[in-house]
Amino acid sequence: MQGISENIVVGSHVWVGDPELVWIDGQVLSINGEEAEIQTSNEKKVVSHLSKLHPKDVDVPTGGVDDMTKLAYLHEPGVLHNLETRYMMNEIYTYTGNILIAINPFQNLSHLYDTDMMQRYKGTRIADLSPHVFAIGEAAYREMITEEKSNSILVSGESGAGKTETTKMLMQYLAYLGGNAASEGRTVEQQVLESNPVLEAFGNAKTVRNDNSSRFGKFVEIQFDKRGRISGAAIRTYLLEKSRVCQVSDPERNYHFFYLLCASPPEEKEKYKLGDPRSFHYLNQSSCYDLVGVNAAQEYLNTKRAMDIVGISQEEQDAIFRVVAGILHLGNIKFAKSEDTDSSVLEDEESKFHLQITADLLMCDPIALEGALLERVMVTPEEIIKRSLDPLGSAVSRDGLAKTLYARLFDWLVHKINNSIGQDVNSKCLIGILDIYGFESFQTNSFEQFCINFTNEKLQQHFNQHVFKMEQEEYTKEGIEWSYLEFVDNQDVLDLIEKKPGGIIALLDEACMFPKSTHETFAQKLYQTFKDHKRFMKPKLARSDFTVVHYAGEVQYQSEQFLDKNKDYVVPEHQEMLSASRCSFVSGLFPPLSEETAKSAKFSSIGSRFKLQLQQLMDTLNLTEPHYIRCVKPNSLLKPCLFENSNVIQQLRSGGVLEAVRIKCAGFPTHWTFHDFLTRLRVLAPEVTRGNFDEKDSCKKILEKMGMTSYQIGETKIFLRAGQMAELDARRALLLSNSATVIQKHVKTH
Ligand code: AD9
Ligand code: MG
Repeated sequence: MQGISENIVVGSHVWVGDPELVWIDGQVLSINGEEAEIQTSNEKKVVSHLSKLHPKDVDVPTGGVDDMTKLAYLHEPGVLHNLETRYMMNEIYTYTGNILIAINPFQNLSHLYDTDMMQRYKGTRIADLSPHVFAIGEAAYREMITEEKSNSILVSGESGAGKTETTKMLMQYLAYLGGNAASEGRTVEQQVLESNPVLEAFGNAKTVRNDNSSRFGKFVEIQFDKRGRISGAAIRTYLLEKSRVCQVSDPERNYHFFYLLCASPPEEKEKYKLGDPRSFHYLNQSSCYDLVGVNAAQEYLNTKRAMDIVGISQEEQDAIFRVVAGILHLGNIKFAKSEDTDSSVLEDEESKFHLQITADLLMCDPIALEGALLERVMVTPEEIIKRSLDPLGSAVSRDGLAKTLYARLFDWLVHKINNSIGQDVNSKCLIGILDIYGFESFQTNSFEQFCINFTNEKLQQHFNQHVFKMEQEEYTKEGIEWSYLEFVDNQDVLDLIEKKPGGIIALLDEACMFPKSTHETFAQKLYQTFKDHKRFMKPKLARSDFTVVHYAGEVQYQSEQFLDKNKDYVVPEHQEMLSASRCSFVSGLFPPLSEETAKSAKFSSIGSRFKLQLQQLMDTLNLTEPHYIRCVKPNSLLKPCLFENSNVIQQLRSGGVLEAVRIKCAGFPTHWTFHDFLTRLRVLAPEVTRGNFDEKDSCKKILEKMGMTSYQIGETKIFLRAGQMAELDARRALLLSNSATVIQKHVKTH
């Protein structure tokens, strides 16, 4: 996306960089060598190097264009301005070729998603109606039916951008297309839809960025039968954030369901020994308890109803609620130093009380629970020793137990939903919908951000390859010859992270297996191994931080907790105590380990397992025809009608939208139908459209007359190189202003 400086003259309308707005439009007042002085539309005068300017298309329709590829000049300010223009008119959807950009309206636009709207999109081609998430659902469904090929829809964007909402609308639309309206009782599509509130209750929480933030990634595979009816579904989830169960800070909250259960009807509250959420340590570390606009008591009932629909029985629900309540009581157990040693004891009567309730709820032996919290068994070749933990060690053990319980409960839910919806093993066609965390770069970045950004690197590679392929297909269809220039591939970052042996994950696993490793030795190993790697940096002054140069920018990771967080480890005492629970649900969450696994205390790596899961996801996606939806968060205040340029541009960059634009620009970014081209540019050679004329031929004549080279003429469209349209426009503008002067002179002389 180079500035096309040679077409910029005094009087040209241009975009110039602005520290606050990123880009501002203006008009060139004067040019001095390579420098231009510009009068900006916010009444400032600025000087800029010509190469930093972009021409502004003054002929863009006032409402913007519904597809970026219709912009005469495809460049960053043009893209940004077009999105803003549309957003301000509540047009939240815009295409960039086949990619749908969805900007979060932060207001209820229910008319956009009602049955009438679904009806309108059903059976229409993508280009025939305004951009919409239903149009993407429609395209995926039609392609699946006609080509008998699986499709996928990949929804991405940063936290709060609208991925989950978009995913739900897609599922709603697919259920509308492929539903079994005539069938009685619970339908598959109903179960698929109701899986959302269940998973959201347990896997979503309020964060700084989003009141309903999904703390796990999700891939929903909807299976269809030969007649295009939904016949089954499978849900895969990725990396639930476990730490939230025992650690929350203002103004965030723990997982929604904890609060919902505390708002259940009195008899249930009594049964699970619950009360005010303020009385639980796992909830009262933050002072936020309620969500604006959400009635927890009502939401509790809704969740229960959704659980009924997805096939979770009353007994199972009771057990789930006991586990959730058990976790809250567990969190209230406090430890103190015993009087004579360093070992820990329960702090007070209240802690004893909560221990008893936890044991009751989990139906396990209170003495075994106390032992599991206060002591650790050490197995040496010679003997088995019981070692007392200190109060801090006990608290860590307690929190570890809470996290494991919750994570296993969540996995159970996913598994149960899958079982009860059922898989259609004969289905040849499916539509997969991916709702996964976008790129993250915070003040401090730990193992979670590392895994999330790794995911995004993978998806980015998939995305680039796809965009590239789509471009190529369009050229082939139009009979255009082109040899593609190279495009930036991120394989080198992926190698840095996942290569075996020698990548960061492999080195982390090695460090985890070696008892003497610390995060410092791990960091040293990274510095040594990757000192010449283009995508790796050791930050100055850092002792154990490392920086990865991701496709979306540099991220500095703090390695302190990488080793701990990579170890998937359940304390054997916890495992033993819970697998002996009298409640079959609880013991089922902790199936006894086989002799071998129990003995070989081999560590299991979260990073490696995640890498494998990701590879399986990519393998699935590679068998499908992908569609992309990029969700964008227009501002960080979560307010309607507020469009912050710098915020948006950052997301367009990291979401690969600008990369897609760049890929287009490397080929022939401007595709115009013969007709549109003539309408805009016939003034350049009015003679070619006199009398009877052939559109294609006339376009060619205009281009020849203007001395253009290296453009191509396809079957139905003209393909221009980057900058060529701007050049033609400049010639047109000159012609029009000359003729205006001629007319003026003409008028004057008369
Ligand atoms: V996170 O990574 O899970 O934290 P998401 O999933 O990208 O995030 P989500 O879909 O939860 O964001 O959207 C955030 C909020 O924006 C929603 O709770 C809605 O209040 C709002 N939203 C998003 N999309 C729409 C929409 N199309 N119409 C109206 C919307 N509101
Ligand atoms: Mg979400």
